[in-house]
Amino acid sequence: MPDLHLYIGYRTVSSWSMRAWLPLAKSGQPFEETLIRYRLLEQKQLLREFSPTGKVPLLVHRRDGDEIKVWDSLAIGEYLADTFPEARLWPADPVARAFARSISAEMHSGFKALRDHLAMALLERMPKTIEDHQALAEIARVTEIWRQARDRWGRKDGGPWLFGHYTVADGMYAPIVTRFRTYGIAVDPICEAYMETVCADADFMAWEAQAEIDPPQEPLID
Ligand SMILES: N[C@@H](CCC(=O)N[C@@H](CS)C(=O)NCC(=O)O)C(=O)O
Repeated sequence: MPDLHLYIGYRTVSSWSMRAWLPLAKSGQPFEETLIRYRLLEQKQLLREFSPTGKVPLLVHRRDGDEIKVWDSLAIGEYLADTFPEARLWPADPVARAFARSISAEMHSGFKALRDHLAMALLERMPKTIEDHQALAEIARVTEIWRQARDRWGRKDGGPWLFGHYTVADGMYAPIVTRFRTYGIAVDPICEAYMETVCADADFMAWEAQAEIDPPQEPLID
């Protein structure tokens, strides 16, 4: 039985679960996963019993007789990067790493208008014109981040990710890529190429394939 166990939410809408799952897949470590259908009262109650926040994602790592719990997507990325350094989940260069951490934290704590106006709907395609000024500013900010990372580090490293090789930052922005795809947001060629990299990635496609198979989420409960 693998020592790592990740609890996730509905793959079509749980952007935070995707942000933890992708770096875990990229760590190369075997892991188990459990889908928590948190809209079902009994599953929500169960989740509250073992997740400190009652939310997903939650990583449980059995290690040296201990059971380490890490909740919150960004903390999971940090934990994986610390625990499995060979996976290089942050850039080695301190300046690139500072940038990667900053943009990951920025995603984690911001972009509220983007979340509100472009809700994650992984498998849907519903192009729309965004008119909200804040949402438009946040879309522009995301594309600025991608261009800066690709121009300064990604292309130099030779790989197709923000910093060349895969990092936690790519996981943090993957749900945004899906939102841009769902709502048909036009981006410049650098960002378009980056979005193609994300969508053609084997781990991303595995997540998406499972999302196709999972039953749809239940209606909202109080
Ligand atoms: N800041 C948290 C957010 C976690 C979060 O909001 N998870 C949602 C799913 S995407 C959840 O568990 N919702 C269930 C609920 O609130 O009942 C993180 O980064 O992991």
